[in-house]
Amino acid sequence: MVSATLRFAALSLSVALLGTSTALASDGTLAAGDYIGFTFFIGYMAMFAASVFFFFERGRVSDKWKTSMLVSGLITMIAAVHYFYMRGVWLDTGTSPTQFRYIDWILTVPLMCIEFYLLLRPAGASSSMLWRLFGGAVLMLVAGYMGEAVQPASNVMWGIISTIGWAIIIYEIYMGEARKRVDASDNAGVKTAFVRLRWFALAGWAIYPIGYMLLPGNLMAGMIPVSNMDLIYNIGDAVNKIGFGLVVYVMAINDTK
Ligand SMILES: *C/C=C(C)/C=C/C=C(C)/C=C/C1=C(C)CCCC1(C)C
Repeated sequence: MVSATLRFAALSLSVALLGTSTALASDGTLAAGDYIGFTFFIGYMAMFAASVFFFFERGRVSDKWKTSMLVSGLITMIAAVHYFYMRGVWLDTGTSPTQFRYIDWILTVPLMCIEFYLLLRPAGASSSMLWRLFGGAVLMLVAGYMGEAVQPASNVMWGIISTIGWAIIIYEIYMGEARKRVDASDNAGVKTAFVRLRWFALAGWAIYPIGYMLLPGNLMAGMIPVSNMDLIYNIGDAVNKIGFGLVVYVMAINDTK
């Protein structure tokens, strides 16, 4: 029943997205050598395919991990829809779709926090742990948006505030309650998955502040032309969102056997 509903949702999503893609032909063409444009298209299709994969595979894992699989699919699905729009902005204007980018992050990063929580819930994770992760994510992203879009002249200050939010998340998973829960867990698969997800949040996510520091007036300004920031963000998103979901998938499948 539930899996039939999900199949329907995946199907309607594909139909909706295919329907809107007629807008693509209006005047948007992808120039040869526009590698940023390439990554917007590849990112869109990869996120889309990953969502279908996670929704269908959800039926194969034990009940305990079904919500985790659903969340993996939601993360890539939300990203697929935003990539559809971002790809359009890039084609039509050649500018950075910063607003869509942050709208995407403010939805997907909290879902990634939920993924940590769901993984550790059988080990006794508290809801206050989830709220601390949410708090860190909101601080990180609101401050990042302020620096990137609202007050670019103060982007160093906003970047520092944003980094505090990221540090709250890193502290929680490396030293806080999340760490204690996973240490106490007797499920080897959960431990491995947690360590992998944690690595994404530390190393995989580091790509974003690096991109941010390339902004005019920021610490690494001018080292790479700033339009390439989208290239960095696009590759980072694909690795972090699809990779994150795959870690959960591998854990769930192994735990089901
Ligand atoms: C799927 C999207 C993800 C995982 C986005 C993650 C975004 C970040 C970790 C952004 C972090 C930032 C800082 C730590 C400081 C500078 C501003 C940001 C927002 C780029």
